[in-house]
Amino acid sequence: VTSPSAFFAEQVVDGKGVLDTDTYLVVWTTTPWTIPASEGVTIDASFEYSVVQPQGETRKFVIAAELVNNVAEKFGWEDVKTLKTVKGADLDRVLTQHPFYPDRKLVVMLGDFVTLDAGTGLVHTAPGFGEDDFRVGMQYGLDILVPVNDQGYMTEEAGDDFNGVFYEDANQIALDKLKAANLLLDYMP
Ligand code: VAL
Repeated sequence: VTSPSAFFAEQVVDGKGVLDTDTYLVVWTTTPWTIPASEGVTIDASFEYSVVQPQGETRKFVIAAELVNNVAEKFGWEDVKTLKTVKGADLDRVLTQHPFYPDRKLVVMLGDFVTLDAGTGLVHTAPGFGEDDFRVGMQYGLDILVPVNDQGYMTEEAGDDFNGVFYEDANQIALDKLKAANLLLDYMP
């Protein structure tokens, strides 16, 4: 079984004195249709995270230090400069901008389920749709969003572009919206 894998950028809006707002977290998900339910990003307190800048990019990106080379190769990034490296614990409660909803900020949370086997060391977190996600969301006191009804159709809460769409078909909409916003960094079906 292969699951899709999407890498997208979330702009930092409050870097807690550690990150600037020209910096984007490189977030990984295998379920792009749950991005409308995204409430945060989970990282590991003990991992090192690097702020990097590839040649030709004005944005800076945060990726687990150990995965920078791997991810850069995947994205076709060249001449990647590492600007600084921080501990995951220092990024606790950093806030980012939700890629679709201007009014929604996402919180960086420390969890115990992030691995370095795949992805970026920063996991999209939708507490309404995953056990690990639910646990960490509860720890951080989030209200749990479930913008899908019992029949599997997205609800009004997901916004006009998703409302009434079957969840499987929402993957493509989510990817298209990320792409249009220049926030989609890589996608493998
Ligand atoms: N965290 C998972 C993912 O990114 C789900 C459960 C939302 O794919």
